[in-house]
Amino acid sequence: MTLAATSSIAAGAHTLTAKHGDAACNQSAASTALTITVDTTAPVITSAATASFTENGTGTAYTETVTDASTVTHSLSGSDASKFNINSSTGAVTFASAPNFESPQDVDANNIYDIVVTATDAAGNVGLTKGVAITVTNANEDPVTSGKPLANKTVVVNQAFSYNTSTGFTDPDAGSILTCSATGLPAGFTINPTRGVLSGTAASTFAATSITVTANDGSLSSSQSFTLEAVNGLIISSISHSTTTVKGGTALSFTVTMSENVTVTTTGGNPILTLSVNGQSVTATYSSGNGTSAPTFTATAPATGDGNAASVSAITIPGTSSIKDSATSAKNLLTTVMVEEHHGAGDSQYRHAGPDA
Ligand SMILES: [Ca+2]
Ligand SMILES: [Ca+2]
Ligand SMILES: [Ca+2]
Ligand SMILES: [Ca+2]
Repeated sequence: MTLAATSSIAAGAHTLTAKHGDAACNQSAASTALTITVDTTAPVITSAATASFTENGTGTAYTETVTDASTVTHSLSGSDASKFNINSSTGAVTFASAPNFESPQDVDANNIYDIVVTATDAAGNVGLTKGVAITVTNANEDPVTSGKPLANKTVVVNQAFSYNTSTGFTDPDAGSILTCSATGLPAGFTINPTRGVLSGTAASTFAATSITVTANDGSLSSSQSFTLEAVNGLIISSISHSTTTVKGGTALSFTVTMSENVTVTTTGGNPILTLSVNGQSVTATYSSGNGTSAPTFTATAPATGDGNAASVSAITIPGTSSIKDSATSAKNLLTTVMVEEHHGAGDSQYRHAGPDA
């Protein structure tokens, strides 16, 4: 027996039996009863049209609930549906990957993810769809140090040092104010809690010391460490030139006497002394003396203004070049210089102002 789609049977449960008759109208006994249920009622969604979910989570963000007499299958569509999965049996909606409040991935990037849920019952009745807005809310997160390492530093005895350690931290949460603190600080050094500037002056040398800086956003904190060591400065004790009377066009050779042997690297170009020769500026280029304490620099005296007075006003060390002492072999300590004493023509004393920043 076939029940056609147009068979007019009311919704609900029906019990059917059949008898078979022959040509003489003899009827068999009634068959075993067949119970069928006609279902014309679509599922009705009872869950809310909104939900909120805290960033970084991976649990259930929303559960579609329905009323229906049969088992239903849940499904998902809508503009932000690709960011979610739905459990077709339970209706649980989860983010495909944990949402980040600071980096919304919904189509209009406002942290409100718009999806449409629906349900289909066992008889194939499809319920009305329901738009659901899932709002991702902010969570406070740790200050971030990734990709922002604090560099190891060298200070020179008796020279002021300052290092902004706040560059090692960012907080992903808008409006966060970080407070910095440090442990392991050598004597003479402090850190400014609001700006993160670590500063001080070493009274004597000390070996590389680990300093841990902590940035706190008011409830969460992150830390990272770097080392600080203090070394004696490389001192230029005197500068002498080859002749006390210079004439225009004369070749000059200056010998720079250092406090210890130095390694001179010229990969970025020769270090240069800027000299004042009888009031005129002259540049003298590094010539020789690598590995000694008395490197030499050469120059040509200006065409006019003969005289016998020469002094150094600056030492320039190009980019990847360096003049290094043995104690600080990894550092370029002569990036800047300052005059410490001046003894007269061709005889000046300098002390470098500090290591590379
Ligand atoms: Ca975040
Ligand atoms: Ca949105
Ligand atoms: Ca956050
Ligand atoms: Ca934070």
